[in-house]
Amino acid sequence: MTEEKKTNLSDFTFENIPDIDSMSIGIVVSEWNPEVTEKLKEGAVLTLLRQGVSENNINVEYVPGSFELPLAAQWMFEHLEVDAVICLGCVIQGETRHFEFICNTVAGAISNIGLNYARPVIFGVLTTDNMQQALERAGGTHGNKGVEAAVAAMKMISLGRKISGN
Ligand code: DLZ
Repeated sequence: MTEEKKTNLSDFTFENIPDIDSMSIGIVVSEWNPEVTEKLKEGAVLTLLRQGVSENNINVEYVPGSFELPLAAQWMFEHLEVDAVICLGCVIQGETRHFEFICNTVAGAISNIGLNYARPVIFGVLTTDNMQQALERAGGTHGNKGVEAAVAAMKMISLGRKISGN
């Protein structure tokens, strides 16, 4: 049997991202499935620090579940002057349609907040069939989506600065 190729995008290296230490980034973490979301958070924070983002410029807050991520992201933009917000959560398919409602609502709301504030909001919410799939993407065989979320945030801040000339 051929082994499934497990692709992940966690092995980024960064060059030529200017003024990275001045980036201010909010991270909102869902408390549901904490064995997964804590790993996502660790991946995101370590990646930001490793790239040179100042510890003082990383603001981590928790919400009860993924459904609450968008509002917390909005508050961060309104009150903390962050350049980007990373939303981290883990929604696991259950027996009811709760999964679909949460995933669709949260994805749409997060996207809208980014557009309304013209700042990057990163969708770091795992939506999986089971816990194993989630753990594989939170530091397992499929990498760590928290790392990728941090990469996306830095890239988008950098792109926004480039395009706006700031
Ligand atoms: C209620 C609920 C359920 C069933 N499953 C999850 C989940 O898998 N992942 C997650 O982040 N949150 C879940 N929640 C909680 C909701 O996101 C939300 O916190 C509550 O419905 C209260 O608004």
